[in-house]
Amino acid sequence: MFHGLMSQPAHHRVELRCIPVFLDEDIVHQYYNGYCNNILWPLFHYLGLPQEDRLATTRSFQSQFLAYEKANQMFADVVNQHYEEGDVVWCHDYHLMFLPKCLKKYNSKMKVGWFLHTPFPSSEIHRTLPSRSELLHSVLAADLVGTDSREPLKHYGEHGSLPLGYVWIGGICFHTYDYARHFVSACTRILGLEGTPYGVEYQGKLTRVAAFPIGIDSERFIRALDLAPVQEHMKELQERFKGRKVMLGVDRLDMIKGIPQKILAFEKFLEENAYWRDKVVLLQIAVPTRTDVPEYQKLTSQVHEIVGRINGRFGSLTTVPIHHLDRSLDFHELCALYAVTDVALVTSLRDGMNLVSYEFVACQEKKKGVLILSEFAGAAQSLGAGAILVNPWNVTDVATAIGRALNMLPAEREKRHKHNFLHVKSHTAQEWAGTFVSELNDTVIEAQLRTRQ
Ligand code: ADQ
Repeated sequence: MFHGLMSQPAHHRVELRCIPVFLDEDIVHQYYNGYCNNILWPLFHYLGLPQEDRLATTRSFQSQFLAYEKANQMFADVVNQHYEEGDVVWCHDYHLMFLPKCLKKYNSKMKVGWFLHTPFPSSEIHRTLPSRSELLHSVLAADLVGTDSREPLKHYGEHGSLPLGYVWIGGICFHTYDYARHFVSACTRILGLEGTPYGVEYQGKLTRVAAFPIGIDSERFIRALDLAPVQEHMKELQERFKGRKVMLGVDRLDMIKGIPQKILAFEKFLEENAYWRDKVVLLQIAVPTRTDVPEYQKLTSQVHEIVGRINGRFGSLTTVPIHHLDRSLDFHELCALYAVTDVALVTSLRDGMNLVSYEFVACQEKKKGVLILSEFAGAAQSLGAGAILVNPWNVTDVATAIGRALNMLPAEREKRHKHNFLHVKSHTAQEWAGTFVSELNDTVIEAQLRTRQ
């Protein structure tokens, strides 16, 4: 968010039409590193707090939450300064759950939507948060309102249809129906509000809560495969790994991505399948993130240790079974890697959606490689029919899936790929953003909830 933005020279920010919000170091520490990434991020991914941090976090919780409110208020101030009548404001993610309420305080007519990129956990998890109610109340201030008109049912494709008498728009949106359901259930159980299959009745209005799954710019990936630098990278990779099947993992180095679990499953596969030991290679590309957080530093050393042990165990003087890179790749390198891969391995312990799985599918029109996908990634709901779904906590399950994927016959690969490719091509990021914003634009502010029959 602000990290990326502030590293841009000022004239780039103008070109990108970005306006920075400057936060001082203490706020960044308490709000971004603390409340957002040490509390909300693990909680929303069902991971709990790091054991040794539990007590310290409990002690500092109040000050971190105050910093969270303060930072959100600073974002609201900047939005408000630049707001013009008719604008719609789309707030993104767990860093800005307090923003809808702050904005509505400034201007109740402002059209505000909120989208969560992570999972929203079961209400049993959410209710352990000391600030559970404040966050829900704030998000509920986002618009998505029922009208009192008796218009015919309006259909929004797979995003669902409305009960008679409602037109809804904008609102609170998640990647999957499960996350939306968890949110509604948190509102009913924690705030005692009335939940409906369509949203939550809040202060005389229906705040719409819906599943609005994201996509990627699939054409950008498909077109890139014909570019000369991508073709060159592909040739190099094919030459380098000739005679071996290529398995690929691309993740931010984060505990939610299940990287150690993935590597241990690969080890189990090699252990039980001596035939494959010199015929398959796992390329794991892990971009370091949040490198100043001790938990992430520990994860990095843990992954290095496991990779070293497995390479020592199954490698030879000339080859190793795992190539692990601690860095990000440029777009051309990434596309080439996706295109030469035989099996992609996505083993997130939880993931809002997981776009790596989409990007892999987009680059596989020729090869028709297999996707092994965690059932705990949001993408399992859209790509589940074409992928092999696994429980990432079960290394035996994942090891079996690796064998199945490597041995899969071309006809089955083609059928599975086709299913997923059609989905990735037709559910794009452009359509996602365009529909959300245009629905938010149509929001009927101040409409009152009509008594339903
Ligand atoms: P992320 O947790 O960042 O996003 P993901 O959806 O997989 O997860 O997106 C990662 C992006 O980073 C992809 O575009 C990928 O290509 C890129 N990337 C990852 N590793 C890389 C590497 N080594 N080199 C280059 N690029 C790399 C959050 C949520 C997800 C949700 C998205 C979008 O956690 O669940 O899908 O937002 O809503």
